[in-house]
Amino acid sequence: MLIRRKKSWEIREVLATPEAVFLDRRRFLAGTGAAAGLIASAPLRSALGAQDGDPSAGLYPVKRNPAYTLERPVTPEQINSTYNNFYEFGSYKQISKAAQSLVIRPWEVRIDGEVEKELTLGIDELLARMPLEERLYRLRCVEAWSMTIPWSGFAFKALVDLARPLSAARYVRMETFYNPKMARGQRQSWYPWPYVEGVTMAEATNDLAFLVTGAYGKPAAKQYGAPLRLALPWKYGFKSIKSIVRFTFTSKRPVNFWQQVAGREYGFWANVNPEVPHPRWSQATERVLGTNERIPTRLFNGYGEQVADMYAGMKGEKLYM
Ligand SMILES: Nc1nc2c(c(=O)[nH]1)N[C@H]1C(S)=C(S)[C@@H](COP(=O)(O)O)O[C@H]1N2
Ligand SMILES: [Mo]
Repeated sequence: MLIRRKKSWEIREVLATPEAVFLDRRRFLAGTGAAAGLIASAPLRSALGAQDGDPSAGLYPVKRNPAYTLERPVTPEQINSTYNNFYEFGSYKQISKAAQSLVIRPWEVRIDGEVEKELTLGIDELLARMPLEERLYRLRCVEAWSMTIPWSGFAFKALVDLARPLSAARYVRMETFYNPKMARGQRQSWYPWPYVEGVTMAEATNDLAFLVTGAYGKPAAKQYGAPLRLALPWKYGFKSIKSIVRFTFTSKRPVNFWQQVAGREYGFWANVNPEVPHPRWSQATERVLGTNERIPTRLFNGYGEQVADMYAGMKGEKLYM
């Protein structure tokens, strides 16, 4: 699947890092003399961005990692940015407007639990320390729709290395912000806020596990889970927790948000498998957003080569819900 072959559809990938962004920036730099080396100064960075003053705007676009490309066109940004699951802002797809009330600076990320030294750092400090790159990933929601997204971010493994976990750490538990004043969905008190997710250490350090900070060659839009969100393309979308504020390394398997809401329908592993239906619908096919296509779903969402080994011999685990 990740074998590189040039095909006619590849031209559409330019949506990922729009050439216009590069060109505009170069023109801007030429016009201000910034090309002479001022590029790293903070005020200039935000001036470059046109991303509502997001201080990280100057970091994008980042270089695409050619190991992560796909034989499917990128979902248009217009479609992706207006069809989202982000229950903190409402339990329906059209939350993009409401999500603009998410305040993403200051944003602190806490790393704690079974680590050599617990630590809290600001998102911009984290961004400065992590090796940013762009990857094209599929996203397959448990609701049987899918997209292809040009994410920017860094390998989860880089954060694990920063955290220096102890041998007692077997899982990473992640938590979204909790602020019902800011996020109106969190006033729906029957949900077990904050949103929680978890992965094993093997999953967190798998090459495919990616922490997202940007999309479409820019800082991530708020509705995607800015400023820090997970992408686990071989699992159903609900594992890809948004707007993370905390990583806890732990010996105990976390119980995630959807397990707490409906444990009969959603589990810890949530690996994509067309042959294991959801209790209320089939997972055999998926609707490709932005097209009229319905295509067959693939085991591990097509990423089996990179991830299947992690689950070999796990008898008795519900790996596909
Ligand atoms: N905090 C939080 N993270 C979340 C969700 C959510 O409601 N809250 N929804 C999940 C689900 S079900 C999916 S399919 C993806 C959707 O990501 P997208 O809106 O960027 O496509 O985010 C996941 N992460
Ligand atoms: Mo989802």
